[in-house]
Amino acid sequence: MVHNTPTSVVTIERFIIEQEQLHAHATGDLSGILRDLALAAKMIASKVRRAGLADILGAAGTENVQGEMQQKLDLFAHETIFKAMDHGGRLCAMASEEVEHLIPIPEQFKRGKYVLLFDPLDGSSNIDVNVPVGTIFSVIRRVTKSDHNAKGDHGTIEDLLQPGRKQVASGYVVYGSSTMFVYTTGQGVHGFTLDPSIGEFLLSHPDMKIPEHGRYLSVNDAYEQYWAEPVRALMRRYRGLDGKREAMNVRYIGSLVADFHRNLLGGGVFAYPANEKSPHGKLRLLYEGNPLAFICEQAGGAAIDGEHRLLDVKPTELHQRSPLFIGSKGDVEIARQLFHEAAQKGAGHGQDVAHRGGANGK
Ligand code: AHM
Ligand code: MG
Repeated sequence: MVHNTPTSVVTIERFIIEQEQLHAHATGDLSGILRDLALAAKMIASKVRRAGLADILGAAGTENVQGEMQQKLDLFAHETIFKAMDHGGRLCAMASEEVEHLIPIPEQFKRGKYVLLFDPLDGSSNIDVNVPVGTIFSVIRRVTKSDHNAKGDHGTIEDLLQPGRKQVASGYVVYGSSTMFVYTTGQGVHGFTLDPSIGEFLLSHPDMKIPEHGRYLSVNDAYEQYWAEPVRALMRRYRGLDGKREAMNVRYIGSLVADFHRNLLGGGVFAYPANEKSPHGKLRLLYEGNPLAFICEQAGGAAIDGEHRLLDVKPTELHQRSPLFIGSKGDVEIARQLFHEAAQKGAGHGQDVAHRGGANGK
Protein backbone atom coordinates (compact mmCIF):
# COMPACT_ATOMS: atom_id res chain seq x y z
CA MET A 1 0.00 0.00 0.00
CA VAL A 2 1.18 3.49 -0.72
CA HIS A 3 -0.48 5.37 2.12
CA ASN A 4 2.17 4.77 4.75
CA THR A 5 4.62 7.48 3.83
CA PRO A 6 4.03 10.57 5.95
CA THR A 7 3.80 12.79 2.91
CA SER A 8 1.38 10.84 0.71
CA VAL A 9 -2.10 12.27 0.31
CA VAL A 10 -4.71 9.53 0.47
CA THR A 11 -8.42 10.22 0.16
CA ILE A 12 -10.89 8.03 2.00
CA GLU A 13 -12.19 6.74 -1.36
CA ARG A 14 -8.78 5.55 -2.40
CA PHE A 15 -8.07 4.01 0.99
CA ILE A 16 -11.36 2.10 0.95
CA ILE A 17 -10.59 0.71 -2.51
CA GLU A 18 -7.09 -0.32 -1.42
CA GLN A 19 -8.52 -2.13 1.61
CA GLU A 20 -11.10 -3.86 -0.56
CA GLN A 21 -8.35 -5.19 -2.81
CA LEU A 22 -6.95 -7.09 0.19
CA HIS A 23 -10.04 -9.34 -0.01
CA ALA A 24 -10.04 -11.62 -3.03
CA HIS A 25 -13.81 -12.18 -2.88
CA ALA A 26 -14.96 -8.63 -2.11
CA THR A 27 -17.92 -7.51 -4.21
CA GLY A 28 -17.44 -3.82 -3.48
CA ASP A 29 -20.72 -3.57 -1.54
CA LEU A 30 -19.12 -2.76 1.80
CA SER A 31 -16.82 -0.23 0.15
CA GLY A 32 -19.88 1.38 -1.44
CA ILE A 33 -21.60 1.63 1.95
CA LEU A 34 -18.56 3.32 3.48
CA ARG A 35 -18.25 5.78 0.59
CA ASP A 36 -21.95 6.69 0.87
CA LEU A 37 -21.55 7.19 4.63
CA ALA A 38 -18.58 9.48 4.04
CA LEU A 39 -20.72 11.55 1.69
CA ALA A 40 -23.53 11.76 4.26
CA ALA A 41 -20.95 12.79 6.88
CA LYS A 42 -19.80 15.69 4.69
CA MET A 43 -23.36 16.87 4.25
CA ILE A 44 -24.03 16.70 7.99
CA ALA A 45 -20.69 18.40 8.76
CA SER A 46 -21.54 21.33 6.53
CA LYS A 47 -24.86 21.78 8.31
CA VAL A 48 -23.38 21.38 11.80
CA ARG A 49 -20.74 24.00 10.97
CA ARG A 50 -23.49 26.52 10.32
CA ALA A 51 -25.58 25.54 13.35
CA GLY A 52 -25.18 28.85 15.11
CA LEU A 53 -26.07 30.83 12.00
CA ALA A 54 -28.90 29.04 10.33
CA ASP A 55 -32.44 28.98 11.57
CA ILE A 56 -31.91 25.30 12.24
CA LEU A 57 -30.62 25.79 15.77
CA GLY A 58 -32.82 24.56 18.58
CA ALA A 59 -35.35 21.90 19.39
CA ALA A 60 -37.75 20.62 16.76
CA GLY A 61 -40.53 20.23 19.32
CA THR A 62 -41.03 16.47 18.89
CA GLU A 63 -39.81 13.65 21.09
CA ASN A 64 -37.93 10.58 19.90
CA VAL A 65 -38.47 6.98 20.96
CA GLN A 66 -36.67 7.48 24.26
CA GLY A 67 -38.74 10.54 25.00
CA GLU A 68 -35.89 13.00 24.56
CA MET A 69 -36.33 16.26 22.72
CA GLN A 70 -35.09 15.84 19.18
CA GLN A 71 -33.02 18.66 17.84
CA LYS A 72 -33.69 19.83 14.28
CA LEU A 73 -30.22 18.74 13.30
CA ASP A 74 -30.96 15.20 14.56
CA LEU A 75 -33.77 14.98 12.06
CA PHE A 76 -31.64 16.46 9.29
CA ALA A 77 -28.82 13.99 10.05
CA HIS A 78 -31.23 11.06 10.13
CA GLU A 79 -32.81 12.01 6.79
CA THR A 80 -29.43 12.66 5.19
CA ILE A 81 -28.08 9.25 6.12
CA PHE A 82 -31.29 7.50 5.10
CA LYS A 83 -31.36 9.22 1.70
CA ALA A 84 -27.66 8.57 1.09
CA MET A 85 -28.09 4.87 1.86
CA ASP A 86 -31.56 3.78 0.69
CA HIS A 87 -30.93 3.32 -3.03
CA GLY A 88 -27.46 1.74 -3.25
CA GLY A 89 -28.82 -1.81 -3.47
CA ARG A 90 -26.44 -2.89 -0.72
CA LEU A 91 -28.70 -2.72 2.34
CA CYS A 92 -31.83 -4.72 3.17
CA ALA A 93 -32.88 -2.71 6.25
CA MET A 94 -31.74 0.11 8.52
CA ALA A 95 -32.30 1.11 12.14
CA SER A 96 -31.76 4.55 13.62
CA GLU A 97 -31.71 5.83 17.17
CA GLU A 98 -34.28 8.38 16.05
CA VAL A 99 -36.83 5.84 14.75
CA GLU A 100 -38.73 3.28 16.81
CA HIS A 101 -38.94 0.38 14.37
CA LEU A 102 -36.91 -1.24 11.60
CA ILE A 103 -36.58 1.11 8.61
CA PRO A 104 -37.31 -0.77 5.38
CA ILE A 105 -35.61 -0.06 2.07
CA PRO A 106 -38.19 1.64 -0.17
CA GLU A 107 -39.98 -0.84 -2.45
CA GLN A 108 -38.57 0.61 -5.69
CA PHE A 109 -34.94 -0.03 -4.73
CA LYS A 110 -32.94 -3.23 -4.76
CA ARG A 111 -32.24 -4.91 -1.40
CA GLY A 112 -28.72 -6.09 -0.59
CA LYS A 113 -26.90 -8.24 1.92
CA TYR A 114 -26.14 -5.79 4.73
CA VAL A 115 -28.02 -3.90 7.44
CA LEU A 116 -27.01 -0.48 8.74
CA LEU A 117 -27.64 0.74 12.29
CA PHE A 118 -26.84 4.32 13.18
CA ASP A 119 -27.09 7.14 15.67
CA PRO A 120 -27.39 10.11 13.29
CA LEU A 121 -26.27 12.84 15.67
CA ASP A 122 -25.20 11.77 19.11
CA GLY A 123 -24.92 14.35 21.86
CA SER A 124 -27.09 16.79 19.93
CA SER A 125 -28.32 18.47 23.10
CA ASN A 126 -24.82 19.99 23.15
CA ILE A 127 -25.20 21.80 19.85
CA ASP A 128 -26.69 24.92 21.41
CA VAL A 129 -23.47 25.38 23.40
CA ASN A 130 -21.09 24.66 20.52
CA VAL A 131 -19.79 21.35 21.86
CA PRO A 132 -18.67 18.60 19.43
CA VAL A 133 -21.29 16.07 18.36
CA GLY A 134 -20.99 12.87 16.36
CA THR A 135 -22.50 10.24 14.08
CA ILE A 136 -22.03 6.55 14.89
CA PHE A 137 -22.66 3.61 12.54
CA SER A 138 -22.57 -0.17 12.41
CA VAL A 139 -22.77 -2.53 9.41
CA ILE A 140 -23.74 -6.21 9.74
CA ARG A 141 -24.30 -8.92 7.15
CA ARG A 142 -27.89 -10.15 7.01
CA VAL A 143 -28.72 -13.63 8.31
CA THR A 144 -32.05 -14.09 6.53
CA LYS A 145 -32.20 -15.37 2.95
CA SER A 146 -32.88 -13.05 0.07
CA ASP A 147 -33.91 -15.05 -2.96
CA HIS A 148 -37.71 -14.88 -3.11
CA ASN A 149 -37.92 -11.47 -4.71
CA ALA A 150 -36.33 -10.21 -7.91
CA LYS A 151 -35.19 -7.11 -6.05
CA GLY A 152 -34.04 -9.09 -3.02
CA ASP A 153 -36.07 -9.71 0.13
CA HIS A 154 -36.47 -7.11 2.83
CA GLY A 155 -34.36 -7.49 5.93
CA THR A 156 -36.01 -8.44 9.23
CA ILE A 157 -35.55 -7.65 12.88
CA GLU A 158 -33.47 -10.83 13.13
CA ASP A 159 -30.92 -9.26 10.78
CA LEU A 160 -30.67 -6.23 13.03
CA LEU A 161 -30.58 -7.97 16.42
CA GLN A 162 -27.16 -9.61 16.11
CA PRO A 163 -24.35 -9.50 18.65
CA GLY A 164 -21.74 -6.83 18.03
CA ARG A 165 -19.04 -9.35 17.16
CA LYS A 166 -20.93 -9.89 13.89
CA GLN A 167 -20.21 -6.35 12.72
CA VAL A 168 -18.28 -6.15 9.45
CA ALA A 169 -17.67 -2.43 9.74
CA SER A 170 -18.30 0.33 12.24
CA GLY A 171 -17.23 3.87 12.72
CA TYR A 172 -17.96 7.36 13.85
CA VAL A 173 -17.72 10.91 12.66
CA VAL A 174 -16.77 13.61 15.15
CA TYR A 175 -17.82 17.14 14.25
CA GLY A 176 -15.23 18.95 16.36
CA SER A 177 -12.65 21.61 15.72
CA SER A 178 -12.13 19.56 12.59
CA THR A 179 -14.40 16.85 11.21
CA MET A 180 -12.99 13.34 11.44
CA PHE A 181 -14.26 10.05 10.02
CA VAL A 182 -12.90 7.02 11.88
CA TYR A 183 -13.75 3.46 10.85
CA THR A 184 -12.78 -0.17 10.99
CA THR A 185 -13.57 -3.17 8.80
CA GLY A 186 -11.68 -5.46 11.14
CA GLN A 187 -8.27 -4.49 9.75
CA GLY A 188 -7.29 -1.82 12.20
CA VAL A 189 -8.78 1.59 12.84
CA HIS A 190 -8.16 4.42 10.42
CA GLY A 191 -8.96 8.11 10.82
CA PHE A 192 -9.54 10.71 8.12
CA THR A 193 -9.76 14.47 8.55
CA LEU A 194 -12.02 16.55 6.36
CA ASP A 195 -10.24 19.22 4.37
CA PRO A 196 -13.15 21.63 3.97
CA SER A 197 -11.47 23.56 1.18
CA ILE A 198 -11.51 20.55 -1.15
CA GLY A 199 -14.37 18.62 0.47
CA GLU A 200 -12.33 15.44 0.91
CA PHE A 201 -11.59 13.23 3.90
CA LEU A 202 -7.81 12.68 3.90
CA LEU A 203 -6.02 9.92 5.79
CA SER A 204 -4.55 11.57 8.87
CA HIS A 205 -4.52 8.81 11.51
CA PRO A 206 -3.62 5.42 9.97
CA ASP A 207 -3.77 2.35 12.21
CA MET A 208 -4.85 4.06 15.41
CA LYS A 209 -3.93 2.32 18.67
CA ILE A 210 -5.17 3.07 22.17
CA PRO A 211 -2.55 2.94 24.96
CA GLU A 212 -2.74 -0.09 27.29
CA HIS A 213 -3.35 2.25 30.25
CA GLY A 214 -4.49 5.82 29.89
CA ARG A 215 -4.69 9.25 31.37
CA TYR A 216 -8.37 10.01 31.13
CA LEU A 217 -11.41 8.99 33.11
CA SER A 218 -14.73 10.07 31.60
CA VAL A 219 -17.79 9.59 33.76
CA ASN A 220 -20.75 11.66 34.92
CA ASP A 221 -20.17 12.02 38.66
CA ALA A 222 -23.59 13.46 39.27
CA TYR A 223 -24.87 9.87 39.42
CA GLU A 224 -22.51 8.84 42.21
CA GLN A 225 -25.34 8.90 44.74
CA TYR A 226 -27.21 6.33 42.59
CA TRP A 227 -24.26 4.01 41.87
CA ALA A 228 -23.91 0.58 43.44
CA GLU A 229 -20.97 0.22 45.83
CA PRO A 230 -18.70 -1.63 43.34
CA VAL A 231 -19.00 1.28 40.88
CA ARG A 232 -18.05 3.73 43.63
CA ALA A 233 -15.08 1.50 44.54
CA LEU A 234 -14.03 1.45 40.88
CA MET A 235 -14.13 5.22 40.63
CA ARG A 236 -12.08 5.53 43.83
CA ARG A 237 -9.54 3.22 42.20
CA TYR A 238 -9.41 5.24 38.98
CA ARG A 239 -8.98 8.41 40.99
CA GLY A 240 -6.10 6.93 42.96
CA LEU A 241 -8.01 7.28 46.23
CA ASP A 242 -7.49 3.68 47.36
CA GLY A 243 -3.72 3.94 46.89
CA LYS A 244 -3.67 1.13 44.30
CA ARG A 245 -2.93 3.20 41.20
CA GLU A 246 -2.07 6.69 40.10
CA ALA A 247 -4.98 9.09 39.76
CA MET A 248 -6.40 9.55 36.29
CA ASN A 249 -7.43 12.95 34.96
CA VAL A 250 -11.17 13.46 34.73
CA ARG A 251 -12.52 14.68 31.38
CA TYR A 252 -16.24 14.56 30.61
CA ILE A 253 -17.74 16.46 27.72
CA GLY A 254 -21.09 14.68 27.82
CA SER A 255 -20.86 13.97 24.10
CA LEU A 256 -19.97 10.31 23.69
CA VAL A 257 -18.14 10.48 20.36
CA ALA A 258 -15.98 13.38 21.51
CA ASP A 259 -15.23 11.73 24.86
CA PHE A 260 -14.47 8.40 23.19
CA HIS A 261 -12.30 9.97 20.48
CA ARG A 262 -10.14 11.83 23.00
CA ASN A 263 -9.67 8.67 25.06
CA LEU A 264 -8.85 6.63 21.95
CA LEU A 265 -5.98 9.00 21.23
CA GLY A 266 -4.81 9.65 24.79
CA GLY A 267 -5.88 6.43 26.52
CA GLY A 268 -8.25 5.95 29.42
CA VAL A 269 -11.78 4.85 30.14
CA PHE A 270 -15.22 6.15 29.32
CA ALA A 271 -17.80 4.78 31.74
CA TYR A 272 -21.56 5.02 31.74
CA PRO A 273 -22.48 2.62 34.54
CA ALA A 274 -25.97 1.48 35.44
CA ASN A 275 -27.39 3.39 38.38
CA GLU A 276 -30.47 3.26 40.57
CA LYS A 277 -32.32 5.71 38.31
CA SER A 278 -31.11 4.15 35.03
CA PRO A 279 -30.75 0.45 35.81
CA HIS A 280 -29.54 -0.25 32.26
CA GLY A 281 -27.38 2.85 31.93
CA LYS A 282 -28.28 5.31 29.20
CA LEU A 283 -26.37 4.36 26.10
CA ARG A 284 -27.81 2.15 23.39
CA LEU A 285 -26.13 -1.15 22.70
CA LEU A 286 -26.77 -1.21 18.93
CA TYR A 287 -26.23 2.43 17.97
CA GLU A 288 -23.56 3.51 20.44
CA GLY A 289 -21.96 0.72 22.45
CA ASN A 290 -21.33 -1.94 19.79
CA PRO A 291 -19.92 0.24 17.00
CA LEU A 292 -17.51 1.94 19.41
CA ALA A 293 -16.62 -1.40 21.03
CA PHE A 294 -15.60 -2.81 17.61
CA ILE A 295 -13.43 0.25 16.98
CA CYS A 296 -11.93 0.08 20.46
CA GLU A 297 -11.04 -3.61 20.24
CA GLN A 298 -9.52 -3.09 16.81
CA ALA A 299 -7.37 -0.33 18.30
CA GLY A 300 -6.19 -2.73 21.03
CA GLY A 301 -8.67 -1.64 23.71
CA ALA A 302 -11.65 -3.30 25.37
CA ALA A 303 -15.35 -2.72 26.05
CA ILE A 304 -17.55 -4.44 28.63
CA ASP A 305 -21.01 -4.02 30.10
CA GLY A 306 -19.68 -4.86 33.56
CA GLU A 307 -18.33 -8.40 33.58
CA HIS A 308 -18.93 -9.34 29.95
CA ARG A 309 -17.43 -8.37 26.62
CA LEU A 310 -19.94 -6.00 25.04
CA LEU A 311 -19.60 -7.53 21.57
CA ASP A 312 -20.86 -10.88 22.90
CA VAL A 313 -24.16 -9.53 24.23
CA LYS A 314 -27.12 -10.89 22.28
CA PRO A 315 -29.51 -7.98 21.75
CA THR A 316 -33.23 -8.50 22.29
CA GLU A 317 -34.52 -5.03 21.37
CA LEU A 318 -33.51 -2.36 18.87
CA HIS A 319 -33.29 0.40 21.44
CA GLN A 320 -31.78 -1.70 24.21
CA ARG A 321 -29.59 0.17 26.66
CA SER A 322 -26.49 -1.21 28.27
CA PRO A 323 -23.94 -0.09 30.85
CA LEU A 324 -20.66 0.71 29.11
CA PHE A 325 -17.01 0.68 30.21
CA ILE A 326 -14.79 1.27 27.21
CA GLY A 327 -11.21 2.26 26.52
CA SER A 328 -7.67 1.16 27.37
CA LYS A 329 -7.48 -2.59 27.91
CA GLY A 330 -5.67 -2.45 31.24
CA ASP A 331 -8.05 0.12 32.67
CA VAL A 332 -11.19 -1.69 31.51
CA GLU A 333 -9.79 -4.91 32.96
CA ILE A 334 -9.67 -3.24 36.38
CA ALA A 335 -13.43 -2.67 36.11
CA ARG A 336 -14.12 -6.22 34.96
CA GLN A 337 -12.12 -7.72 37.82
CA LEU A 338 -13.68 -5.53 40.43
CA PHE A 339 -17.21 -6.32 39.25
CA HIS A 340 -16.36 -10.00 39.00
CA GLU A 341 -15.09 -10.04 42.58
CA ALA A 342 -18.22 -8.23 43.77
CA ALA A 343 -20.42 -10.77 41.96
CA GLN A 344 -18.44 -13.66 43.50
CA LYS A 345 -19.04 -12.22 46.93
CA GLY A 346 -22.73 -12.16 46.06
CA ALA A 347 -22.84 -8.38 46.34
CA GLY A 348 -23.78 -7.88 42.67
CA HIS A 349 -22.67 -4.76 40.92
CA GLY A 350 -25.76 -3.63 39.09
CA GLN A 351 -24.08 -3.75 35.66
CA ASP A 352 -25.23 -7.16 34.50
CA VAL A 353 -28.64 -6.18 33.17
CA ALA A 354 -27.85 -6.37 29.48
CA HIS A 355 -27.91 -10.14 29.72
CA ARG A 356 -31.41 -10.28 31.14
CA GLY A 357 -33.08 -8.87 28.04
CA GLY A 358 -35.83 -6.27 27.93
CA ALA A 359 -33.30 -3.57 28.70
CA ASN A 360 -35.08 -0.71 27.03
CA GLY A 361 -36.28 1.32 29.98
CA LYS A 362 -34.41 3.92 31.96
P1 AHM B 1 -28.21 11.17 22.96
O1 AHM B 1 -28.08 9.91 22.17
O2 AHM B 1 -29.63 11.46 23.32
O3 AHM B 1 -27.52 12.33 22.31
O4 AHM B 1 -27.54 10.90 24.40
C1 AHM B 1 -26.31 10.31 24.46
C2 AHM B 1 -25.34 11.24 25.14
C3 AHM B 1 -23.92 10.80 24.94
O5 AHM B 1 -23.33 11.50 23.88
C4 AHM B 1 -23.28 11.14 26.25
O6 AHM B 1 -22.19 10.31 26.52
C5 AHM B 1 -24.39 10.93 27.24
O7 AHM B 1 -25.59 11.16 26.53
C6 AHM B 1 -24.35 11.89 28.38
O8 AHM B 1 -25.35 11.59 29.29
P2 AHM B 1 -25.40 12.27 30.73
O9 AHM B 1 -25.84 13.67 30.52
O10 AHM B 1 -26.42 11.45 31.50
O11 AHM B 1 -24.05 12.18 31.35
MG1 MG C 1 -27.08 8.85 20.94
